[in-house]
Amino acid sequence: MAGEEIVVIPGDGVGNEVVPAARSVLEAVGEFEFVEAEAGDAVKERTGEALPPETYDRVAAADATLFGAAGETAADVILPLREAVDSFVNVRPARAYPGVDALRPETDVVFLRENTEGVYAGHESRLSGDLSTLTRVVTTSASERLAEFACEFVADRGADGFHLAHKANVMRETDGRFRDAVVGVADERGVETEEVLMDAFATRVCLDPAAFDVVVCPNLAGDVLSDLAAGLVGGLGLLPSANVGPERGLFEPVHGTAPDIAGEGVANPAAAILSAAMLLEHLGYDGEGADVRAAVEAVLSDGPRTPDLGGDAGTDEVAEAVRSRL
Ligand code: GGG
Repeated sequence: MAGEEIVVIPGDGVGNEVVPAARSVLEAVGEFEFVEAEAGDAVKERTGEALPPETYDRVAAADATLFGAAGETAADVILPLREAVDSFVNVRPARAYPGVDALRPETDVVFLRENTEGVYAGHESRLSGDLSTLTRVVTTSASERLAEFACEFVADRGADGFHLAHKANVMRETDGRFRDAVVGVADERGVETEEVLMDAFATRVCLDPAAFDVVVCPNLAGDVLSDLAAGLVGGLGLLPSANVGPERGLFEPVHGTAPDIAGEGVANPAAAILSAAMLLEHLGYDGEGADVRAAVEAVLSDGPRTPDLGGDAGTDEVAEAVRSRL
């Protein structure tokens, strides 16, 4: 380990519980330089800014960032943080783990979510007391950048191709552009694509998740459909994510602040620890990343569990069990 700088931003709610748990696992496998930074509702209340400029600058310069969750200020925090690392894709694996009670135990789907535009581009207007509008942004360049990543991703995974979820039959211009760009790149690279309308995908993945492996999605669709898949594998406490940029990355559990359980010390740290495993792999520590993932899998299989998985263990107890299996 070469002492890479990892920015740690717990944020709000259960971020303050699961991020320290994930950091403790990173500390157990390597020598990193950790820098704590603030973002979210609490810092906004204190300083007036949800994302202090020093946090943004730190993230933009660090080797990697581990982020928890932001509450009401999510739009002011998550989107600029993704921009700080120039992240064009959000990788969200949804896997059922042995020993975890899952609605669909055969699920093993990775969502590759476009991470810069779509309805998330932030162009909203209040035009009158009765009318608000939103401009959806889709560019060929961002769609092609995502497609290039998807082609490499499936090659690394040993897959022949990927599914592409869209709604180009209705949003002909925007999703049509997205579809044409992604399919164009995949065709050039000799990678197979199968298109699926995103609403039909929602049904099909519930009925037959084994039919899907890698799914490329527009921004909001990727957010929603990956949460749906979380429901198939045992809940949001199990889904990590990586916001990948050309050089840097921002790693965060898919779940948010979970205000219903925040402060009780019972949040499932698995998603944050699995995000830390993705961070390790991003930094080139594939062996350590695999070790962390294997330790989480072992604990999910026969170790202590948090209440979302039917157990009565706390966050720290689960993290300690993961560390003890490294
Ligand atoms: N862990 C990040 C977080 O706060 N997730 C909840 C959320 O609202 N996410 C929106 C998004 O991923 O775009």
